[in-house]
Amino acid sequence: MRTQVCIIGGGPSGLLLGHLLHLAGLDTLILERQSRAYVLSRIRAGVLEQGAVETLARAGAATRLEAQGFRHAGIELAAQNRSFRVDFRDLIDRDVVVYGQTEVTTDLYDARDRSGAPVLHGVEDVTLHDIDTDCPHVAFRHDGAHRSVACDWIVGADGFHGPSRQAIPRSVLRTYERIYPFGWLGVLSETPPAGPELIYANHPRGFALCSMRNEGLSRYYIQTAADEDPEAWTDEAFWDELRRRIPEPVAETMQIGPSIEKSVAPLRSFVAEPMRWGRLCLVGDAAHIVPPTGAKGLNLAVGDVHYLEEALRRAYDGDPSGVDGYSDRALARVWQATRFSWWLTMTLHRFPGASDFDQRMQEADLAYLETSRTAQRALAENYVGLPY
Ligand code: RFL
Ligand code: PHB
Repeated sequence: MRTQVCIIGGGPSGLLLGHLLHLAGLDTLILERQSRAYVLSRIRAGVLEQGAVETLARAGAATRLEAQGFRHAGIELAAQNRSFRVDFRDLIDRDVVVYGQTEVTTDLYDARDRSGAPVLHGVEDVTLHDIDTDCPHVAFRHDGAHRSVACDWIVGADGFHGPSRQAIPRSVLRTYERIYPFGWLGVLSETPPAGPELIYANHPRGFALCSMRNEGLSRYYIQTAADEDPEAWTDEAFWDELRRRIPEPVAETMQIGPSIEKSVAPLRSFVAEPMRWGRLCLVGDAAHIVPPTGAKGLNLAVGDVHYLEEALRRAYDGDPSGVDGYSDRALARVWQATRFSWWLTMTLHRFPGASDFDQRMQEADLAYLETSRTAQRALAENYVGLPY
């Protein structure tokens, strides 16, 4: 087998890059370990930056997003029994779109189907070879048979646990990591959202977030231990805990119902450098993880794809400088989002063992945010997404 660009991973990064390259006239093959149904059943991100929406539109995969996504012009922050709104539109004249990752991935699979370009599902034992030569190849098992695909470029879009990043020699790869001492317990429920916009709450019992997918589907999170068993939480216990942590008027009026999904995600910051080595380029979670507090994970992945698609297109036009500069260009934006996600996580969560001084610093940070338009502008600028 031969293709121009072999993409490992059929999550949002791999699918979006594959489709943009297909539109640019390049031959791509996507290798995905899971079934399509499994990929589409994962409940993850919910907020898209304007830049991500534009990139999806460029791929012709934003028709449903534009019709069904919800534009949000701000968020609500709650702390110390008070809450205030950060009004993105007023502060910087931009907003975000609430549209679930599940829907984004569905739209990208539909676009890929229409293009006729291949995705192989259920591939096993993917290994990367000769990355530091001009003739790399990827070996794998599919339908019980050993296969190999020769290509010009390999793209590692295989998430945090995939094999691509591990293929970069240890002497070259540098990683940076912070593990936070808690996780998020998330619940999806077929109930109307608690409020018109997202509510982020810092409470003595821990962080809470009220989010949504559409008029009839809500997504909620509470800070728990990182190794919390989601099954140990009855729906009743979850709703009780959530309502204790969010502003009273919202807690009293929100509708609750049975959960249709419940899971715990650990919180971590992670960056791998470089994002390109030889003929291998990493995109999305394969190269970096942010805690979900800033809603940046999926958006960063789309940013990487934006840079890499342009770089590969130029490489095929005879200009290698884009690929040479890909890692530095992508990492500059990644570090900014890493800083923002870390800062918002530090500001909104309760840390086990925090001193009274730490607590006062957090309160001062939030008070400054409540009263300073300059501080709010900085939050708004980062939340809606820094420019590409
Ligand atoms: P993905 O979505 O992990 O997709 C990687 C794909 O690669 C496949 N794969 C392999 N394929 C072939 N061979 C192998 N050996 C393979 N190993 C793995 C996987 O099956 C998968 O299909 O990475 P991608 O495309 O870079 O997209 C990134 C986003 O998914 C991610 O940043 C966000 O979902 C992060 N994230 C969240 N981001 C937000 O902005 N808001 C959120 O609320 C939010 N919640 C989450 C999240 C990530 C989570 N993870 C990774 C556990 C909640 C969770 C639970
Ligand atoms: C979500 O809706 O899943 C969501 C929204 C905002 C975040 C994290 C998760 O910061």
